[in-house]
Amino acid sequence: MFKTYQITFLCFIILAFTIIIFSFTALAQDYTKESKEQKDQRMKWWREARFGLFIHWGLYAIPAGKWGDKTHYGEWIRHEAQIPLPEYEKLLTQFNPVKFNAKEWVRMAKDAGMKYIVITSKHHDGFCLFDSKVTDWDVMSTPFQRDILKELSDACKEEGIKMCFYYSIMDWHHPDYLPRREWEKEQRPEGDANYDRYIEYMKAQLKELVNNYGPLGILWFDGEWENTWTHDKGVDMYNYVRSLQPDIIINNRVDTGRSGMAGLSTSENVGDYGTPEQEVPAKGLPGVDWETCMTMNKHWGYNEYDKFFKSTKVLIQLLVDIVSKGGNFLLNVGPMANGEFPPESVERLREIGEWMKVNSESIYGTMASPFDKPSWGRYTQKKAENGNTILYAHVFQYEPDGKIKIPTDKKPVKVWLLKDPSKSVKTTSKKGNLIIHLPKIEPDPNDTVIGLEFEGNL
Ligand code: FHN
Repeated sequence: MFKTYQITFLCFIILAFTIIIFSFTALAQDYTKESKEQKDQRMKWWREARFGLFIHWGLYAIPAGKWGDKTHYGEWIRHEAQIPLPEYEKLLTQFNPVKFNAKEWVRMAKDAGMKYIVITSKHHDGFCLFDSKVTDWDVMSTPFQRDILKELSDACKEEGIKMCFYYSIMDWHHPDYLPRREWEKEQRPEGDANYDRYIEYMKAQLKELVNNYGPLGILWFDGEWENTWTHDKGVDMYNYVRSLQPDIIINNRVDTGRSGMAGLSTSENVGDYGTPEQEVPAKGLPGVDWETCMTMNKHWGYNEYDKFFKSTKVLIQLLVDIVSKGGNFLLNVGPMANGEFPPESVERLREIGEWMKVNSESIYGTMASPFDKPSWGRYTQKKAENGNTILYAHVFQYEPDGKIKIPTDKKPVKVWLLKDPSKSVKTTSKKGNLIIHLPKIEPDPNDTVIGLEFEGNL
């Protein structure tokens, strides 16, 4: 007959064995070999979301674009102004964003209709906005001494917004990162720099980011273009991060296949979606997941001199254009050193939110348009629960009593004006096209949306 202690010991051995097997299985698994169904399940929330907030924030917000007699810098200031590391490190003692309020930031994103937030946990300068146990080059070494990513991830959880982290492979601070910047090779010689040791540092930080602030929506890699980073390293990193959180989404910049600013990868590269930057593909890319990231003005990081902000109308029509082609829009804000969003960004987020309050059904969960873009605006479409197709006509140029032509001979079972469903919308058919007679209303200056429900597919 077994004694109690023998049974306890046996259970402990079985448990330990199970954990070891699971750990090796998770680490050894090749997540790039998942089925279409598995990937569709993982991407579901992201394809529904369509709209997210990008945040570029760090020590570079302190100089706010100015160094010496030049004022055109952003988050690349250490490299572009060739600031020696000891000089740049002095910014650490000045980082004290006393007006930072994570709940406010998340509320502004949520009220703008954004469903996820991607923030620079570590940009190219290597500075970490979180309490990392593997470096002192982080927010805990500043007068602020608060874990910004912890406060932000807590606020996101509270508001039902997906917390996502940007992480730069390129690191101008870590002694093991190679290559050094050309201009600082003398003052910062390579010494015993060891890139493999740097990869272990990255993996330790990524484990902190996934385990201490997760579950995360997206790991948004960047800085992958230098020749020390390779496709094989990208595949290994993709599997490593997925082993930490199997349902996480990882962009294509974990690998080396990004075609420049166009952002799309060739098929043999890993990464769950393409990342066009500051541009929108000319046409929809059926069956391809992609997300355009874009600044509101001309800089990712805060530049107090850059007042070239896109108008709300341009930003809304960019969102619609991107979504009409089946993409997501990741719109950037570069917060100021005091922890506040620039007033111009606050105003645009608020105005976008006013439009989204009326029209968000024409954005969330939609797919690429079935038709080429019309001269008067854009189309988005989605599947209704009853299997019907809902087409949204986004009318940028709206002439009351004007007529817009939709290239289908199908008759809609329902037509409505999103901003005022009580208004009737007349339609007629002509030579195999559906004609919408635009109702006499005060059009939305940004985009007036008309919904049309059709049986079956378009
Ligand atoms: O070099 C970065 C840049 O600073 C910024 O973070 C953008 C955002 O996508 N990504 C890189 C340039 O492609």
